[in-house]
Amino acid sequence: TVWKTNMRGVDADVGDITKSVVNHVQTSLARQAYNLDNLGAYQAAALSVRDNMLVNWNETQLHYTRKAPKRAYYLSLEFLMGRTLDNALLNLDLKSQYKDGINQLGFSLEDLLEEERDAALGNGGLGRLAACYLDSSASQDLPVWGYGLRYKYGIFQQLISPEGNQLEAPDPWLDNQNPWELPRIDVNYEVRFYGQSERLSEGHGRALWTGGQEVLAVAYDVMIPGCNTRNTNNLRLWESKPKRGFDLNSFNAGNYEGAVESSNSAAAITSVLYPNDHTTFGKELRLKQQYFWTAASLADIIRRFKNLGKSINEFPDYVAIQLNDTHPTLAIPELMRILIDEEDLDWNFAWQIVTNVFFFTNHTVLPEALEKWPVPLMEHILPRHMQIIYDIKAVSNTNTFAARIFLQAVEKKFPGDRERLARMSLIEEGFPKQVRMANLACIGSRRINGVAELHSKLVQTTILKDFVEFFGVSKFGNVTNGITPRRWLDQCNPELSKLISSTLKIDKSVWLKDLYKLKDLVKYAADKGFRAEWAAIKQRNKERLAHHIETTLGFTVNTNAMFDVQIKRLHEYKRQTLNILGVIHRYLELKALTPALRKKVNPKVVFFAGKAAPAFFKTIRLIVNVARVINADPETKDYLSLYFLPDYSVSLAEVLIPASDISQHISTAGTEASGTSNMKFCLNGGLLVGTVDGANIEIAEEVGEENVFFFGHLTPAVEDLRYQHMYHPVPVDEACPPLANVLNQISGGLFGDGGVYEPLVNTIRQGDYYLVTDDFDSYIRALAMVDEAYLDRDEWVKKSICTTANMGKFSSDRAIMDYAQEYWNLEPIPVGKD
Ligand code: 26Y
Repeated sequence: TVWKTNMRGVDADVGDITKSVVNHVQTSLARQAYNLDNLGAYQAAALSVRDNMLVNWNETQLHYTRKAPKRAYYLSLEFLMGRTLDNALLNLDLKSQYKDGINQLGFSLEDLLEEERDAALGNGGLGRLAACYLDSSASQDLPVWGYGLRYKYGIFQQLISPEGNQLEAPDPWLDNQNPWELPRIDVNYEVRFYGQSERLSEGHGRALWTGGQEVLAVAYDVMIPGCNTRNTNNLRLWESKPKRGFDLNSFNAGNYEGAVESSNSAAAITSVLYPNDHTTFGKELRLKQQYFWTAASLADIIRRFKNLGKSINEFPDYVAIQLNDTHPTLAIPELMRILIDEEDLDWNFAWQIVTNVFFFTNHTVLPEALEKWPVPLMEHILPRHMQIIYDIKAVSNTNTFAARIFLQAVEKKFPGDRERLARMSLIEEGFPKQVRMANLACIGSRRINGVAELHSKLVQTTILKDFVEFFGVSKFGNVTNGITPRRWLDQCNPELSKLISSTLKIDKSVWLKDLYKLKDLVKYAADKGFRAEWAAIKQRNKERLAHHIETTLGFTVNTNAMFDVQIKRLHEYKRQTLNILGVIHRYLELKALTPALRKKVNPKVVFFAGKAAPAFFKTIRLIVNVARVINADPETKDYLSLYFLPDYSVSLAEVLIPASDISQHISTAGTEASGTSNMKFCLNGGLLVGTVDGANIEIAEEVGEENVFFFGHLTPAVEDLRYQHMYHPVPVDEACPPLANVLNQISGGLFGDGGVYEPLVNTIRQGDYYLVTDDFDSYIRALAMVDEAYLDRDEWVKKSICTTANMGKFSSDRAIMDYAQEYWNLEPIPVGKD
């Protein structure tokens, strides 16, 4: 059943809903309604919701086609979507109707929501950001499509062995049919790999690329409903398939295995998401993923543009392409290839088009995350693109590049600055030579941005400094990240959402789309009754989390304690080690107290969750074993306990975040580009303990420094400290005795075989690149201030309210509008308003 639409999305009565769900049970699932399990009921409900979204989706796409506006495309190798059903029901404003309908069928909507598997096609921040931006684009009526890969396996499932090691299992998220995707078998493109590229003219003109392997890219569409609008955008994910079922020649020659092998190698391209963030490996399959995806996406974008009947000169007036980090940088030489080899454009003209279409966002300044591809690998897989990259290098160096750099160098009295040229080159010398993707993305894009004020400054003064001096600073900007308040407040914290609407006396559809409206909550911080309701909701969210842990892991969590949460990918720079060392320190202090004094201590529960790059390090093991010891210590367990929650996911975050009193964002200053979970916690009234890094800084600017617990050295000091460590090392025993004590306890075997942790402990004792020692004292002091502040619960709740109230800036609506206006030059195209 498809019903008539209105401005709020879709209108449906409960009777229609039950009919539609039962209909899907019988037809789409071919099952009987009377012996249906939760999974079946979920699938039928999802298909019924999908029908509603499809009406809007079709209308939106038709509207965009008719209006022919400029469109933006968000190219991201990761989209960490999480679950869809609840989000879709809320954005369509159909949740209460479906709740009733599902009830009438004898099921509970809450149970059905739990049946859905997360779409976990991303590692962490960068992938979740892409998902938030899609939600905001649709909600703001912006004609934006996402392009990504349909991985058969998303981010691995994390299991923790009894010893505390991370084990990785595949994530077969598509095993139960995915109701949210629409296969488009008819939308497909051929993508070539390997082969030969033959230049057809002198200089850097056309070439003919032939031979090699051809693989088919098939489109799967995922509908992205906006909030309180009919606009429903599209996320197009590509799946790789063999061009023919298998290689007929080998097959006929009796070489069955050979025939199947080539078809397997095509399917392998989109089989799995690479689980490393921040560390590159130069794997051939990853390069193939990147090209497969950019080639298919560009072919699709160009086909859509050509349907407008415009001349190719106008391409930048109709298309903006956002590169989510350097992962899609091959789109730059690929568009050059299409314009030169297929459209027969002159090289300079093609370059002018290219450099007006692309925009590039950098997400990290960590050197190990900067992508470089070996030239021999690139020549082998993408011979034509390697030629083009050399052409870009030659042209940019001889014509404009070198000339202007030379002039500037003269001005600066650095005549013949060869080092600068070497630094800026697209090719890094060495064995082998490597293509620097950030340099390519930078010179091939119209504008470049970082993801928080500090980070954007660091991009401009460190990794892309030479380019700022060359192009001028106006090519560089900042768009501070944001999060969607639909998922990260309304969906994950429905009680708080309701309290906000009833207090402000505005419908949530209004403040959810203009988050600055939360500001008016500040005046209720003085209202005792309001504070009590606010605190009671936090308490119930803590109980909800405790219940979740009890049912999934079997632990009983003390809900009278302060909840302290650190959830994010495990990485040395994020310093989960600093946190666990702090926990041990607290434990040792508790042990030293008399029972009478201990009773005065505010109980605290510390939660960790996060995945580590496979085979990476020992932090999880330490956390798990510290938990084993301290949770079992009868002297202290009422005052301090610790949990490592396995298999962190978007859905787990939705339960953890609303329950937190305090969360930790404690990266070494200058290393966390932005962070986005910091925003999620604060939006839900959790306070933040953190370093002066990334978006923490801007959060403090908005909510007031009195509401944030800052500690640690500042960015400018970090380099000096590292220098000192190198040339004037001070042993930990001298530099920080309390930390030395903690490390000695670990080595001494308090948490099991100390030898296991030697590598971990030694990173701190020697070198200490991430400055755990330098920041330890200040960290412990910050945590003591947290304890003290928590004692005055009234003040604490005021802080919590004022924090939420001042988070307006961090809506991803603001961020995406910034991109639309300052980068893409895009207008909203609301459906049904003209
Ligand atoms: C090249 C490959 C190894 C690679 C793959 C994934 C490199 C990096 C990544 C992911 C990076 C990432 O998630 N960065 C995070 O982006 C967030 C959104 O901008 C930021 O909030 C966060 O600080 C940053 O670490």
